[in-house]
Amino acid sequence: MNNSADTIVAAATPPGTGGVGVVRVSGDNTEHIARTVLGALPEPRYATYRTFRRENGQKLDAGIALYFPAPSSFTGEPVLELQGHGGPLVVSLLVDAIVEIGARRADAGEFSQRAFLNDKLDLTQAEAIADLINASTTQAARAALRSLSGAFSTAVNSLAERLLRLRMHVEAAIDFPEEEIDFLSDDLLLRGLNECADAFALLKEQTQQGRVLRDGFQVVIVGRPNAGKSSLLNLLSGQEAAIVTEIAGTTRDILREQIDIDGLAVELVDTAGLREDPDRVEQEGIRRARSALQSADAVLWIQDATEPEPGELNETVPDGIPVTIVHNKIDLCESEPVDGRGTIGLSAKTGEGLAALRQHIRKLAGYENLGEGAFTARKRHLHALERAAMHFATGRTALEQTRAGELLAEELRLSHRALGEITGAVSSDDLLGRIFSQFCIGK
Ligand SMILES: Nc1nc2c(ncn2[C@@H]2O[C@H](COP(=O)(O)OP(=O)(O)O)[C@@H](O)[C@H]2O)c(=O)[nH]1
Ligand SMILES: [Mg+2]
Repeated sequence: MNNSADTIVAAATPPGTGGVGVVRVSGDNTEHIARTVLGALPEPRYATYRTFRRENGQKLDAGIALYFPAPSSFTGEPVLELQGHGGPLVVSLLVDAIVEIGARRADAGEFSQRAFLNDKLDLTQAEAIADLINASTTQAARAALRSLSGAFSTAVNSLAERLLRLRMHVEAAIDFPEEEIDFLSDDLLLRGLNECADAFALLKEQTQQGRVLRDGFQVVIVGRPNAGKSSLLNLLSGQEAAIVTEIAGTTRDILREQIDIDGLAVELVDTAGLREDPDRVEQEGIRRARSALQSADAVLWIQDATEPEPGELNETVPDGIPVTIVHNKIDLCESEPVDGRGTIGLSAKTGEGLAALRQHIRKLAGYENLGEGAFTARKRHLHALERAAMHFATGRTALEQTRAGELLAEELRLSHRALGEITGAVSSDDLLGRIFSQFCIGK
């Protein structure tokens, strides 16, 4: 990223034609640019109709100008917004004219980055802007808006505050060694540790759910040939997306369908049936099926209920990815398959059992009690949180086993630090660069 002293300019509306095209300017030279383009500085925060001109006076367009003096602007710097006609050429000529006067073209995410650097937003809020723009379901959009308004940051900060209080307690115990034993077996400390552990568990659950809301939930469908995997994909997606035949080995490639289960964005992945001695093409399909398993959030193993059940699944599913056995074709069985072993009975032909399966997928995604409190989160947040929780747990165990305040203090410090990475209270330039470069230009 370039340094923030210079003034940046970019089209804030997407490229292409539209009714209105917005050009945004931010930085110290904004006032001079406004005077040059508009002839005079508009009254702050009032919409003013003006002609937009080049430095040499040539007319480019006319439209609405909005001027936001620092610090009451999106970036915290002086900001000018010019709303002209939404033609790609008009907009790019206006950007060129502003560059001529004295600005540089903005990098991706640079406006949001400046808002972050000027304490207008924390990191999770800046990320929520991108998430709101990219939201694919109403629920995801609403949750992103809650993150943007600070719901996620507040939850993280309140846990960080608890950790800080614990740290102060423990550091004090270390500084006064004659009282250390008392301090460290103190009820207050133990209660604080327990409360923190609970808060970690709750926040992890909410963050996991937030990640699913943002990224969607990937369900990979596997099983033997002809078990009804493609039929299930079609049933769940409500369309004939996959070819279904009675010939084993029909599906040879990976097939992906996006569906929406009550606001939960689910990506269904249909795969080639797993079997021994397939032909060359099918072999490649099976290899792809196995590799899809590696990135799944959940796996549905489709079992033909009219066939004998295999002893074991004989497939390697990475640890922690839940596998559900779905007994398909129950319309062909006399008795319903038992449901007592975590299996689900289904007929991809008649649709029987579909509601239960949808409900089950929601449950797997932790999407059951999604109330108004939901916020969006990213993998990055979840990983930082997991690291924070891990340090916390290590410190707690160290205290229990060795009564050593120093070990606990160090682990609490690391835990606190990892939490700070989520909101950007602790951040490296490298991390910031990576996050903001994923934004689009003009944001
Ligand atoms: N009776 C019945 N037939 C089914 C059901 N599900 C799939 N089939 C049939 O089983 C055959 C194989 O289905 P398909 O979806 O292609 O299986 P895949 O190889 O696992 O993808 C087709 O002839 C389907 O019509 C079901 O629930 N009941
Ligand atoms: Mg198939």
